[in-house]
Amino acid sequence: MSEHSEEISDPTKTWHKTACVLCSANCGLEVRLDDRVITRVRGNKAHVASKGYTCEKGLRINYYQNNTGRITTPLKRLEDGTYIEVDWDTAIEGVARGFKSVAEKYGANKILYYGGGGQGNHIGGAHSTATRRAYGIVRKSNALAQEKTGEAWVEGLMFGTHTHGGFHDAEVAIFLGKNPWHSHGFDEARRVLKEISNDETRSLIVIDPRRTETADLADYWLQVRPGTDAFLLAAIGAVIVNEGLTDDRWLSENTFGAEPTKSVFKNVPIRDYADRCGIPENQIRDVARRIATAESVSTYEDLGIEMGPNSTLISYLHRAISILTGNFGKPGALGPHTSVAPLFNYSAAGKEPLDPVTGGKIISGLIPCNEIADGFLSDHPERSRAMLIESGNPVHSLAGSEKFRQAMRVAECTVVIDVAMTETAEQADWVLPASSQYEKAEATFFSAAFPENMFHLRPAILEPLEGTLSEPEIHSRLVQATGVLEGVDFEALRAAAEEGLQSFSEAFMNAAMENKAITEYGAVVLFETLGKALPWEKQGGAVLWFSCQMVAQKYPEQVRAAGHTGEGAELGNALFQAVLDGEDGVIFTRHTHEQAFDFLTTPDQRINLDIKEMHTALEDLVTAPVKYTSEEFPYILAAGERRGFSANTIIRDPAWRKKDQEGALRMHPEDAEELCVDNGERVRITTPGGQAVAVVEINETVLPGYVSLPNGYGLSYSPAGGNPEIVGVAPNELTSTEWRDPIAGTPWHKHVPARLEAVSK
Ligand SMILES: Nc1nc2c(c(=O)[nH]1)N[C@H]1C(S)=C(S)[C@@H](COP(=O)(O)OP(=O)(O)OC[C@H]3O[C@@H](n4cnc5c(=O)[nH]c(N)nc54)[C@H](O)[C@@H]3O)O[C@H]1N2
Ligand SMILES: Nc1nc2c(c(=O)[nH]1)N[C@H]1C(S)=C(S)[C@@H](COP(=O)(O)OP(=O)(O)OC[C@H]3O[C@@H](n4cnc5c(=O)[nH]c(N)nc54)[C@H](O)[C@@H]3O)O[C@H]1N2
Ligand code: SF4
Ligand SMILES: [Mo]
Repeated sequence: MSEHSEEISDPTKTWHKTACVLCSANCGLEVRLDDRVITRVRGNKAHVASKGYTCEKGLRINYYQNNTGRITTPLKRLEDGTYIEVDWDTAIEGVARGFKSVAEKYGANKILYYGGGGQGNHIGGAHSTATRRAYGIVRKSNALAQEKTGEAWVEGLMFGTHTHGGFHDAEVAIFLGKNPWHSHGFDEARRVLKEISNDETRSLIVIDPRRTETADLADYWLQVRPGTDAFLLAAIGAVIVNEGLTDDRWLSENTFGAEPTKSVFKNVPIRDYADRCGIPENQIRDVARRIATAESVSTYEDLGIEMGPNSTLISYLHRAISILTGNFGKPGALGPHTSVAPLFNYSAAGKEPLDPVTGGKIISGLIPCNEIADGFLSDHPERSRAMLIESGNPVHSLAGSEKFRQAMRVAECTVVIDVAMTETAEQADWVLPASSQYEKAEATFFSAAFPENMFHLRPAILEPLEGTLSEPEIHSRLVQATGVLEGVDFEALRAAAEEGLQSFSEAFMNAAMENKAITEYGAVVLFETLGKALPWEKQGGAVLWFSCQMVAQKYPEQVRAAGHTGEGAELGNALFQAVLDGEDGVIFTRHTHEQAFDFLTTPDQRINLDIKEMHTALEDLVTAPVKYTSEEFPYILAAGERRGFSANTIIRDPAWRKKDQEGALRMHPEDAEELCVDNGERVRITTPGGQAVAVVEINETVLPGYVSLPNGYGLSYSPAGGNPEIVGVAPNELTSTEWRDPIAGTPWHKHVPARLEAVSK
C-alpha cells in the first residue's frame, strides 16, 4: 500500500477545513482529528481571505472545543440557586411558559434579547429573529452596543453605510486606539503591518499611549496622553484646514457640509491642544501633512478610543480628516462594502428612539449595554422583566458585573444558550446547552472587504456533543412551542428541496404567498425544510438561502462579476450553492472602486460632513477635561487589553495560555518603584466600581500613571475532577455602568480612574 492510500484510510491523517473562532478575522484553518480531539491545526492556504495566515491563538482551538466546562444537558435553576438537569422537552416547555407568563403580566415588549453571536458564530442570531417574532420580543442588545454604536451612528449620518479601510493597499495606514498585531480586525494583519512598515513609500501611523507591538513597527508613533485623542485629532484636522491641504475640488463634487466643517476646525487652538494631548506641535504638523499628501489613507479606530472620553466625537473627527483629504472610494482608502447580513441599520441614524426606561439613544435598535442592568433594576413601569441571552457572557463582559448579576436576579425569567457554564449561565433560570462551533454549520457576517467581498460557511467537522443542540434546532423548538408554525407543511417544502434549489425556491415562494408565517419565521422554516434536505453538517446553513437571494437581488451585476450565473432567483440559488460548496470560502460580490458611492444612502449619495452635534462637540472641546484622575484615584486603568492569549471569554481553561496565565497588571517602572512592588508581586486595585488584586508586571511600554489589565481573564473554570477556580481579574468587577459616553452610551473601560496599593507579602 502506498503512503498516500494509507493517509486516506487513516482518519487521523485527514485535514478538515474549518475556521478559527477566536477573533473576527475567522482565518481559514485545516485541522486533524483523533476521535473528538483537534490534534493538529494549520492555516488553510486556499482560503479566499486568510490565504494560510493564522496567529498563535488559532493553533490552540482544541482548548475551545474540548474542555471540562461544556454543558451537556439543559439545566433549570431552583429557588436555592442550585440547578437540576432536565430533558430538552421540559426545558423548551419551561422557557416558553416563562416568556408567555412575562408577556401576559407585563407585555411581550418587556423581554430583552441579548447577544446572537460571538467572534465566529452568527447563524444562531439569524435564527433568533424567528424566536423573537414568535414571542413578541422587540428589545435587543449585544456587545456592539458597548463598542461600535458611536461609530455606527457617525457612519450612518456621514455615509448611511458601514466603511472599512483598505489596509492591504493604503499608502498611509492609521491605527487609532487599535493594536492589530494582537487584535487583528482585517485579513493577514501581521503580514500587512510588516509590509507597510518595511516599505519606505508607505507609512504606518499608530496613535496609542502604549508602545504596542504595532507601535513598534510604526513610522509615526503618537504616544497620546490617555483619553486625549480628541484634542490630537482636532489639531491634525486644524493643520490640514489651516495649511490649505484639503481636497476642495473633490469635496465640492462628493460631499456636503465641507465649508462649515472646515470653519470649526479652523478655530482649533493647535498649540494648546498639542499640549493637552502631549504630542509636540511639529509632530502633529508632520503627520497632518503626511496624511494630506498621500495617495490613499485608511484609518482603523478601535477600543482605545471607543472606550474612552469623547469617543463618538473621535469617531467623527478621524473620518472628517479622511474625507477632507479625499480619502473615500479608491484603492487603499476608506470604502463601503457588501454584507451577507449587515450588523447595523445605518440608514436609520439620526432617527433613534430613546430607551423609555433609561433614556439612552437606541442606535440601530440596540439598547446601550451600559444601561441594561440599570433598566432592570429601576422601578420604572416600562422596565424589562425577562432576558434571552445567546452566545454572550454579559455578566463578565459588560460594565459592572455585580450589577448585571443583580439584574438577572430581579428578572422573572432568564434563559442562556451557551456551550459553557459561564458567569452569565450561573445566574440564569434556564441554561440551554449549544453544540460547539465545530459541531454545526457556522459563519459570521463580519467580512468587510472591498471591492471583492468574501463569505465562508463552515460545515460541522464533529458530531454534536451528546445532549447539546445547534441554535437552529433550539430556535426551531422554541418557535414551534408557540404553535405559530402549525399550519405549515414542512414535508412538502422538504420534498421540493430534495428535488433541487429551483424547485425549492418556487415551492417556497408559492407557499409564502399563501401563509405569511413562512416568511415571518423564515429562518426556522428554511432550517426545517431546505436544511433537513442538506447533508447534516451543513443544515444550519439553510438560512443563508434567503440572504443569498437578497444579495443577488440587490447586487445582481456584482454577484455575476464574482462568477455566479443566472438571473433572479436562479442567481440567488447559484450563489447559495457556491456558499454550500465553498469549503475555502467564496467571493460573493465583485464591485469596482467607482461604484463606492452607490452604497451611500445620504441625500444625493454625497458624504455628509455636516453633523451639527459633532461640530458643537468639537467647539466645546475647548472646555473639556484633559484628566479624569483625582487624589483619591490617581491612576488610569485600561480595563481589558488584548494580548497574545486573550480571546474575550471564548476559552475558559487558563491552561490554553503559554504564559501570563493570570493576566498581569502592566505598570511603568516609576510607578512600581513608588508603590514598592516588584515583578510577580501583588497590588490591590480600587476603582469607583470595585476592588481586585492583580499580579504586577513591570513594563516600559506603558506610561507612568497608566496601568493595564487584560481582557477576558478571571473566568471560573473547573478542571476535571477539581473545584472551580478563578484565574486572574475579571475586569468588569472594576468598572461602572455610569462611566460612559454621553452620546452613544458606550463604556469608558480604557479610562477607569483607580487607586493602587501593594498587598503586603
Ligand atoms: N487577542 C485577541 N484579539 C482580539 C480579541 C481578544 O479578546 N483577544 N477581541 C476582539 C474584539 S471583540 C475586539 S472589539 C478587538 C479590539 O481590539 P483593540 O481595540 O485593538 O484592543 P485593545 O487592546 O482592547 O485596545 C487597543 C489599544 O487601545 C490603547 N489605548 C488605551 N487607551 C487609549 C487612549 O486613550 N487612546 C488611544 N489612542 N489608545 C488607547 C491600548 O494601549 C491598546 O493598545 O479585538 C478583537 N481581537
Ligand atoms: N472591561 C472590558 N470589558 C469588555 C471589553 C474590554 O475591552 N474591557 N471588551 C468588550 C468587547 S469589545 C466585546 S466584543 C465583549 C465580548 O463579550 P461577549 O459579547 O460576552 O462575548 P464573548 O466573551 O466572546 O462570549 C461569547 C460566549 O459565547 C459562548 N459560545 C462560544 N461558542 C458558542 C456557540 O457555538 N454557541 C453559543 N450559544 N455560545 C457559544 C462562549 O462560551 C461565551 O460565553 O466584551 C466586552 N467587554
Ligand atoms: S485569533 Fe484571529 S487572527 Fe488568530 S488565527 Fe484566529 S481568527 Fe486568525
Ligand atoms: Mo469587541
